[in-house]
Amino acid sequence: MKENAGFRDDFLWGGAVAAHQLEGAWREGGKGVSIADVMTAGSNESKRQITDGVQPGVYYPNHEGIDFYHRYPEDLKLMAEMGFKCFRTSIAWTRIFPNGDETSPNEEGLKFYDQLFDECLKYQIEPVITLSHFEMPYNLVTKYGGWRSRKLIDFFLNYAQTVFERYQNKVKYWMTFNEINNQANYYDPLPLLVDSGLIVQPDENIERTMYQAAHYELVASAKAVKLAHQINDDFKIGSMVAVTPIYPQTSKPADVIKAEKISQARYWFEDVQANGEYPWWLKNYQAKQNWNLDITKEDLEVLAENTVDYLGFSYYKSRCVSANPGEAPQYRYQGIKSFAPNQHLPKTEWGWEIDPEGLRIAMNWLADRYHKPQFIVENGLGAVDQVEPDGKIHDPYRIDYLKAHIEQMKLAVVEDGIDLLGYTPWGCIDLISAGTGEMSKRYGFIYVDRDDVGKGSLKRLRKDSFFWYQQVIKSNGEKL
Ligand code: P53
Repeated sequence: MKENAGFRDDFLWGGAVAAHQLEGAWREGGKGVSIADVMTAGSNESKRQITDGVQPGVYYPNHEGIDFYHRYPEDLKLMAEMGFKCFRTSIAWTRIFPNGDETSPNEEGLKFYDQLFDECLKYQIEPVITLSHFEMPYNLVTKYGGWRSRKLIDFFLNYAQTVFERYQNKVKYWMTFNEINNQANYYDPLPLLVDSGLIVQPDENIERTMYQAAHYELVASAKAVKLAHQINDDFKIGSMVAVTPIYPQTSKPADVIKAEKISQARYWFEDVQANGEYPWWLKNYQAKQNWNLDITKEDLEVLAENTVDYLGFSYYKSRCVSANPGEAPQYRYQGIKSFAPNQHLPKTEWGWEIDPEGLRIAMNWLADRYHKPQFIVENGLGAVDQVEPDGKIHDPYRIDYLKAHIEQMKLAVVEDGIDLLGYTPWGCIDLISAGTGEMSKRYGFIYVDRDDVGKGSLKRLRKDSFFWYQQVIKSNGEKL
């Protein structure tokens, strides 16, 4: 057997963003209102609010983003300078189908992505495209209740077919739904909205609604996989889950089983997308609730026959859980409320545990369960940056974070033999935070002059990490 010396020769080094977090131009080119357009700015202390439509006098940070819509040639030039082999972004569904339920697409929106992808290809940068990244048409929420409705499957497929056909010679790597598993935390209104367009109704059993909506999305995803392969045999179409390893806080069996149960509640989505079937525990759980979910025999066949080509995932942190005395091991995962502190790990300024080894653990765990190539499509550190008087930005903390994660990723590839297609750190250019709506939670190699209230010149500057990442790519991960 050939010895595995490092990353594959065609390893896809790059960076990741999402349309709504950087494009801005929310009303241009015939674009419709998306769910991101009705989300206010927030912070760690005060949550982003979802307003009833776009309200006058309210600041919506995504409306302008970092104005990538007009500045993408300059930005891609900088990414090319770093040596990017790929660039992950999403298509804003509302540029193609402004209301989501039209039968024919908006040509101006399609043209924008033609130009954007051409600009990538000019530098031999491979576009890696997410179809739905927290930005579905707001009209689908108000008119149909979001993914509560089975009708959304057809609307989504119409959109998917349009862009698969249009860009079949420009885009090879696709993903269906970004972080489809965030909604496992159905106690929080934000993941419900961004994943599924769900606004919680009074007296609604939102847990049931989440499972129903997620089912329709999974069926839509599987049908998109099928369609993609029919349109172009060379397409690679992946899933995208947020991977956060869940550790037991101690070796107490009650902690261990709680970690296992919470893990199941977060990752069953991948069981469906990669293995083609619902896990046993979930079939059993759903049956016991007497929910009467709309899951047909035909749906299950579609899921079984159309699994993804690769596992796209984000990795930022791990979490830790501890069982309360007398607590029955349960499926009711309550997001942040379920977690206990991990005394072994430092945290970011936004309270996310920094755990490079967790990435290797996650990769091994995914490999054991799903037997498919992996693609790390998000990873990174959100931090406050300081621009020096000479215009330099010294961000050794970001370099340390990424270096430590790449080292573990390399162990997973070289020592553990995992097939890894690429690595695209999140927010390669500073953009609007999805979780908080802030600009000051920065991930980029490229600094953007804009603040939390929307002030700034939007000028782009190279951080120290820009030059560091450039040599990482050049050496194919040898020089860290
Ligand atoms: P922000 C929660 C937990 C992990 C990843 O996140 C998450 C979220 C949602 O906030 O989102 C992903 O901007 C997502 C990106 C997002 C990025 O991680 O909250 O796919 O859209 O910006 C970082 O710091």
